[in-house]
Formats: sequence, structure tokens, C-alpha cells
Amino acid sequence: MAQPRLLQLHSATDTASAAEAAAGLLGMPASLPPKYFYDAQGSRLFDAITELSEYYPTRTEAGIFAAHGTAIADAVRSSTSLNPVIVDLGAGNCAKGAALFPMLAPRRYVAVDISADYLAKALAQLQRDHPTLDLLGVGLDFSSRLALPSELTGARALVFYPGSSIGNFDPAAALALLRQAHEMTAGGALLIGVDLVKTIDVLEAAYDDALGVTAAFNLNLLRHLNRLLGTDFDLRHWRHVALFNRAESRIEMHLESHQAQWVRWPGGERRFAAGERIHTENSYKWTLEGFSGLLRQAGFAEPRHWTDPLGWYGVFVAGA
Ligand code: AVJ
Repeated sequence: MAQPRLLQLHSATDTASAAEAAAGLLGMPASLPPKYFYDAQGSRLFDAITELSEYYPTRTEAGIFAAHGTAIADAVRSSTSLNPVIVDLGAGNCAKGAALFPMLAPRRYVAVDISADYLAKALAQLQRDHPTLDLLGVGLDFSSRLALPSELTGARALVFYPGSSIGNFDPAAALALLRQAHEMTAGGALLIGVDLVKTIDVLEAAYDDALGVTAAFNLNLLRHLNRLLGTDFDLRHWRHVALFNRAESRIEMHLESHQAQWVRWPGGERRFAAGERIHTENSYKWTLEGFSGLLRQAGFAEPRHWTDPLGWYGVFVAGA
């Protein structure tokens, strides 16, 4: 049986992460990068979010693949090499990537996520199910730059970016990432899931569910920061806020201070007024036309898309 290879590219040191978080906390307004949601607890809370009735993106994307999987795979195959390398961005437990194997028969699967360690377990299990497949786990924070040694990805690869995580990037940063993805495909294809603009009630409920799971996910960021930076956040003094900013076409998540309070950490402190917020996440919502245009600007030709019957979510295939 083959063995998965693991490769950690430029992991930020704890000191660098702490400095980045402190700079965000001192900003006006204060903000924190969404990547700090995903400690072990946060990853489990995100998995719970994907099962909420209000959180439609995960199951809607899965429904599009179930209904149109054959057509989507045909579109991918028309651009990629015969047994393509699949590069899975934000692969996590690798379940969505592995679901492509029967139709696309890749020669290599490259799972990319922030930590190669986190990928090790999922890839070891995957190797048992696919004993001869070439598996590679790459630890890379591609929110700053997406680049892999080209000999790993070869010509006419498939870059797979499901889950609507592109929504965390503002339009300029999304364009930059898509240009890097275009380069990485080397004449192949991009398969990407994108959440779409819809009525405000549906959007806001998806990010402020009745069970309070998303609130817990947002607040958990403060627990993570207490460990990472040594802040003294008291979670009882903060509340979850999610709102749709129509002008920017994005869901914003914030943490709002219940009362005037100080937050202290080694080397810094900040006062928060009652009602003052820390901006923790943007989740941009696109139109089909808007995202097709963005793909073209990034260098992709003739993007195609599939949606669910309500038009809530789009799956795009774009050839290089
Ligand atoms: C993982 C970025 C796709 O924006 O919907 C879910 C994260 N935040 N609920 C999203 C998230 C709150 C999610 N993405």
C-alpha cells in the first residue's frame, strides 16, 4: 500500500499569529481574521453548523452535486488531463474531494489545508480505501498566497474549492486568489462552490441560528485567542451579531461588547465601549453573473454553472 506524503509549507509561528491577532484587536474598528475560528473546538462547531436547518449552503451544494454530478464531471473532464491531479483547497476531512474520485479517476490527490498534521489522519484513512492512489497533504495558509511547486500539480490539473469559502475574501482578494488558482490549473479546470445573494431573512438566519451554534462558533474565537495571545476575554460579556450588508453584498459577523470593559494581554490592552464590536468574518454573496465575470477576469474561459431549484447556490466549472 502506498503511503500519504505530508508537506508543511511556511506555517506561521505562534509569535507571528499572536502579533497578527493583537494588531487586529488594536484596529479601529477591531477585527480578527476568520482563520482563528478553527481550533479543534471551532472545527467541531463548524461541522455542527453544516447540519443546522438554517445553514443551507452545505446541503444545497451537496444537492447540486447529486442532481448534476455527471454533467459537472463531464465539464471537468473536457478541460483536465485524463487522470488529473486534483488539488483540494481547504480539504479538511477530505470527504468532498474523495467523492470526486469515482468519476474523475485522479492519478494524484493533493489535499491543502492550514495544517498538514490535521490532514494526516484523513489521508491515512483515504489510503486504506484507495491503496494505490498517490496522496499528498500540504499545510499551507493560502489566504495570503496560493502557490505549490508545479511538479506536484502537473499540467491540466483540477483545482477544487467547494463550500463557498471563497466568500471569506473581498472581491479584490477573491480575484487575486482565482488568478493564482488559474495559474495552478496549468491549462486544466477550476470546480468551485459559491453562495449566492438571496432574501435577507434566509441569509441572516443561516448565520444566527435558533440553537445558537453559530453564536458559540463566533464566541469560541475569543477562547482561542485567550490561548493564542493570552487575552483575558470573558465570553459572558460579548454577544454574537450577524447582519447582511447589502451595499457590500456580504454577511458580517461581529462580537459586540455588552458593557464598557478592558481586554488585556501580554504587551497590550484595549478598552471597548458598551456596544462596540469586533468584526470577525465576512461572507460575500455573489450573483451568477457577477461570479462568472470574476472568473473571466481571473483568466478562465467559458465558465459554466449549475444551481439548485431556488437559485441559492452555484457550482461553477471553468476551464483554463
Ligand atoms: C466556511 C467560510 C464557507 O461563510 O458560510 C459559517 C463560515 N461562518 N457560519 C460561511 C461560517 C458562520 C462559512 N465558510
